[in-house]
Amino acid sequence: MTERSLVLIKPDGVQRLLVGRVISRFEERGLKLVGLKLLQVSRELAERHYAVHADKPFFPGLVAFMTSSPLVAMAIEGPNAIGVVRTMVGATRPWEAAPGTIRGDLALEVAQNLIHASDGAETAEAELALWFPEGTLAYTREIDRWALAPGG
Ligand code: D4T
Repeated sequence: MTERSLVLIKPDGVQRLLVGRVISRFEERGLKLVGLKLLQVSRELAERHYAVHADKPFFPGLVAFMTSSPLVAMAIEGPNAIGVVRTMVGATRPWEAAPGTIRGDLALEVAQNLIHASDGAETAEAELALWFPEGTLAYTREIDRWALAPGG
């Protein structure tokens, strides 16, 4: 089933010059970028995005981190994209993330774990609406035509 996921390359990824490498991983996997922007996040947006963690002790630091410098927001589409992207991202605590995952290869600290990805269909829909209120794009790539071909 074709799905869309919200992916954030957090401020540490921008500061560490890892934006291109992270985007490349998704492109190389065959996933399609349907939204992409660099933005300075407001406190309100960060708090809404992480509202589920509002009571956690790490919440104030998390909001401060997410608003500390620009981040990259992406909408990524593909077959089973939500689960595929989560698997590519790896465990929340980077020291538990498997080598070969983005966090397992490029991160070490939970407070700067480089990347966010939607964890389910409902959260993906809500997060895409939050981060891309202007909407995302629909377009066809040459490889999409192959996937649509008989037997594809
Ligand atoms: P995100 O939401 O950023 O993709 O991370 P995960 O989905 O993998 O993990 P999460 O929601 O449990 O954590 C949200 C965010 O909080 C930071 N965090 C988390 C932290 O600073 N200290 C902590 O102890 C935990 C558990 C990192 C990710």
